Order: sequence, then structure tokens, then C-alpha cells
Amino acid sequence: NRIYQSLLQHKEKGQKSFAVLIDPDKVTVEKIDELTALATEARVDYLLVGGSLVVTNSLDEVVQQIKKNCDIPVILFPGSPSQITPYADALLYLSLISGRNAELLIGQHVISAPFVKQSRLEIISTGYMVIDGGAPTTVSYISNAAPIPADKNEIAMCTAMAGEMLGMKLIYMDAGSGAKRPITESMIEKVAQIIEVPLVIGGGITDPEKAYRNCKAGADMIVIGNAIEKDASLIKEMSAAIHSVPSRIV
Ligand code: 1GP
Repeated sequence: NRIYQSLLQHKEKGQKSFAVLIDPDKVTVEKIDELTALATEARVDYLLVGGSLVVTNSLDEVVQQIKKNCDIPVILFPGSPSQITPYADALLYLSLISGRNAELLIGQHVISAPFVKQSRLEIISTGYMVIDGGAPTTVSYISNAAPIPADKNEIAMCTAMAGEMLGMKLIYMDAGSGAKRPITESMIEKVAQIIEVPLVIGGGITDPEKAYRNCKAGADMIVIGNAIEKDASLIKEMSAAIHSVPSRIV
């Protein structure tokens, strides 16, 4: 479990990670070449691949093209069991703990378990929490589960705590791709204080200043997709902001 160990080491040192989310539906070979070049130059820590609604059947090719171009670890972020490819390095094994849709809590995992195990991917058990992003997002609609209200820090805290005690190795709070309102620093701070496992934050983050503040509030990893799809040159500024958060002296 090389990737999870690197996450833990970063967390211990207080070093923040930056992950660029690539939606396989929205990239061409040329776009992948551009993104991987920019990501390598900007020292992006991880590339996440996936989305709530992936309709392409070229996931294998997308991941192979990324791997051909760069050494940045590729972590799958699947919206469904069909979004799994053995060419990636790791898999966020997501259970939607903010919702009460049994299929996304455990049902789909049971169906895909033999296939996932056979893939030999590094499996990172992840408590996935969707937070209300101000308007319905693809994830809130597709998951058929109510997101946690944006101002209910206590619900987020208790959900994250429960996920951690159930043995989940990562908590990922997501306002949803393209969220109007990203997760508040106050919620990030409260959740970060109450759990020990790494905390991933994403959804609607469009400016480096917000990414920086999220890290200061306690996020260990920031995921950005939409804003980079619109303007790939943002990778550089985002990476600089996230990596400029002072790390703990150990
Ligand atoms: C979505 O957290 C990710 O699942 C990233 O969101 O596309 O809004 O950056 P954005």
C-alpha cells in the first residue's frame, strides 16, 4: 500500500497534497498530453480519474496514456464499478456514508468485489461524504441520496467519525463537481480536528486562495477538476498555493 503510506507520511509532516481530477469523458489524447506535462512541471501529487457519470468506454486507454506520459500516481475515483481499470495504481474504494442508499454503501461493492480484488489495484477504503454545494450536482442527483447540509458541521463530524471507526482509511468530503458553493472552512476544520485519517476536500474550488485556506483549515488533499478543465494553466498556481502551506516541524 505504497500510495496510502505516502498519504500518511505527508499528513504526519503536515504536507498538503494536490490531486487533479480527470474526467475520462472530457479528455482527448492531446488534452491528456497537455495535462500530464503541466502536472509534472507543477509537481502535482496525484491524478484522480473518474466521475459520477462516465459514459466513455475508453477508460483503459485514458489511464494508459497518462501512465505513458508521467510518473504521477493514478488513483481511480469511480462513480460506478464499471469505472475500474487495472492500469491505474490505486482505487478509492468509496462508500457513500453521507447517504442512505444501500447500493452505494455496500451493494455495488458486493457485486464488484471479485473483479476489484483480481485487479491487484491498491485499495484505499474511503468514507465518501457529499456535502450540499448550493445547487444539485451530478453526484447528488445520481446518488439518489441527500447530501449533508452545508451548515450542519455536527452531522459532518459524526459521519466522518463513524467512517473512521468503521475502519475507513480516508475521508473524502465533496461538494460535487462544479459546486456553486465549495465546502466551508468551518466544516473542514471541525472534521479535521475529530479524525486522524487523511481528509480529502473537493468540489467547486476554483481559486488558489480558497485551496490554500482549505489546507490551513485541515484538508490534507485538495482535488480540483472543473476549474482545470476550463483553464489547464491553473494547475501551476493551484499547486504553488497548496504546496506553500507551511508544514509542521517534526
Ligand atoms: C468532484 O471533488 C471533485 O468530485 C472536484 O470537483 O470538479 O468542482 O473541482 P470540481
